[in-house]
Amino acid sequence: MTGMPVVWHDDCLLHDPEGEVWLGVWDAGTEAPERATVLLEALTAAGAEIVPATAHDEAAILAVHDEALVEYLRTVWDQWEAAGYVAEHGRRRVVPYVFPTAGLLSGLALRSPRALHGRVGRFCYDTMTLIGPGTWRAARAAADAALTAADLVAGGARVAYALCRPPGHHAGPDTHGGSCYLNNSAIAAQALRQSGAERVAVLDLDAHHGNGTQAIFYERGDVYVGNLHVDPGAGWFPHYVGYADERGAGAGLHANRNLPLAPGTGDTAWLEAVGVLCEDAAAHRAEALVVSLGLDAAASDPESPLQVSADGYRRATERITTLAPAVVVQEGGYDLTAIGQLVVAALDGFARGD
Ligand code: SP5
Ligand code: ZN
Repeated sequence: MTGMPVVWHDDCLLHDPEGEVWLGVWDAGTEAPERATVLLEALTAAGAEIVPATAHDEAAILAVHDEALVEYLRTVWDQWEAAGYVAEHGRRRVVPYVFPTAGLLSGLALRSPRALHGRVGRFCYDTMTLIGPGTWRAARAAADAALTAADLVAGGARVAYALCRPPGHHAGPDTHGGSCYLNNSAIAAQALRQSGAERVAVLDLDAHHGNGTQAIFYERGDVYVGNLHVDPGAGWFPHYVGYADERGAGAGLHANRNLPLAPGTGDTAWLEAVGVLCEDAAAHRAEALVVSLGLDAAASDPESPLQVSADGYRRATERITTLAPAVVVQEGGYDLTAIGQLVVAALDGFARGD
């Protein structure tokens, strides 16, 4: 993979959630800045070409996200600090505690509560996606990395990898969660559409279902979204979404595919599922791809029970690259002792198939 473009922005390190609240208890968390430095070091050692992310207009983000979410993410930390949640109440990070679920609203219109600590549950759907002083700049830098990689592919590169952190595929049109804030993969897919690809396919290899990407494109026929992930019904995040019968709607009917896998699934069945998504992308006549590259399907990962090997990742990407040019977007992957070799194996597959 010598010479593979790896797009990176130092601001991606500014987001430090300092943990997550899981089942009411503050845990150390796994989506830490060290993930990015480990990936960057491994890729540099493997001979990648590090390309600085360039600033892109916010219009590219507003093409997939509601203005209200973007405005919230940009401003919430300053409001939180100014309102005294840190100094007076000891709340070091933004964490919601009341969520406007359908049951709570009982059919009433969604309001925008005056109290900030009430309003934060409108945008964040879990307690694991904390916001701190550097979160917005990091999320914005990750989106710029994805957009820069999309520029490279639109300009003729066969593959470009965006080292995005924080990850993005759980962020929907007007929600964030699952350690995600802005949907870097969806932003890249939309940018590819706007730079001339008539049909795009997003192939999501992260161990968790990319519910945000699915939601963004669910009613669109021009962007196919395929996901393989540990079965949410078997007990894994995002629990409520990611089932096989979610096939898209309206113009997007049949342009969405979910392949939930049993806990313990290893290379053979995982690669068969990759093959199904590749057949879909070919049938969709995708002119460009976005690969949501989560490395958390690996056997040693602390956040998923899948058992995929580095060679499995290499074989998956070797197959995928035969389809069309690809923007590869970093998603999850939490075993700091494994993700370096995993990302190199995955990008090596792209280089080999090329
Ligand atoms: C981008 C991505 O991979 N997001 C994953 C979000 C799922 N996080 C779920 C965390 C659940 C709590 N972790 C418990 C770990 C026990 N080993
Ligand atoms: Zn994941």
